[in-house]
Amino acid sequence: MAPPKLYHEPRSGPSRGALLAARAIGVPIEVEKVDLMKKEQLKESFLKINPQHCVPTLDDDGFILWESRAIACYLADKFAKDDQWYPKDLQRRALVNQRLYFDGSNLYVKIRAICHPILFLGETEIKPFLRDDLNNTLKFLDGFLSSTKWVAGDNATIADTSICSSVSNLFAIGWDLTNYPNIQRWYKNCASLPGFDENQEGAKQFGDAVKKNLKQ
Ligand SMILES: N[C@@H](CCC(=O)N[C@@H](CS)C(=O)NCC(=O)O)C(=O)O
Repeated sequence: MAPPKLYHEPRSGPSRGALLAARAIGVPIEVEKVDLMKKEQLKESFLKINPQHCVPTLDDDGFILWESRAIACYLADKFAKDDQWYPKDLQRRALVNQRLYFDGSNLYVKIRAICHPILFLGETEIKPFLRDDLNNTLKFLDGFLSSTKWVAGDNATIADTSICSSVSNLFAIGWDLTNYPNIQRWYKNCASLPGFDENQEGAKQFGDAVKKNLKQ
């Protein structure tokens, strides 16, 4: 059977999060780039696959799925050789889910609230209330990491791959993370994740694009 295909934009944090999960799990995956700057997601051929026109989008032998964290869960359940990345144990899995939802509904949303207007709406500064809001969320993440090596326990899971892609955006835009020693320590450990360097390349492109539009 053909490997699943991931429609992917390297500058997108969620898209990199799904790819990082695939690399960690070890799924052979075909990557097809969708250039959001060229609005390729609005092509009729892509709209037929995903009318919501967002990346990442997965096509597994005709089964179409979007939402990066749902893709990571699906890939882990279907292809992982063991349950390290997405535990079967009810409570360990629930904790991974909690961290995934924390990223999808809180951390990533706050990063997007800052970066999207800078990238696409002519904003040149970061509003203090958005900065405070994100820093507040980072405090929670730093707290999660105060007693465990990884974000949902003592081994890496798809919560780490998802949050790693979000946090890599912050490093790439030069966010001040000095008040979050646990995040910094964890992020160093993330360098051991398969696909980390590939993620960094996309994050750098994202960060350069944001920094170019920020008032110095
Ligand atoms: N919650 C979604 C977010 C997906 C998303 O917003 N993708 C953006 C790039 S970061 C996108 O494809 N934007 C293009 C569009 O919506 O037309 C996920 O985690 O996959």
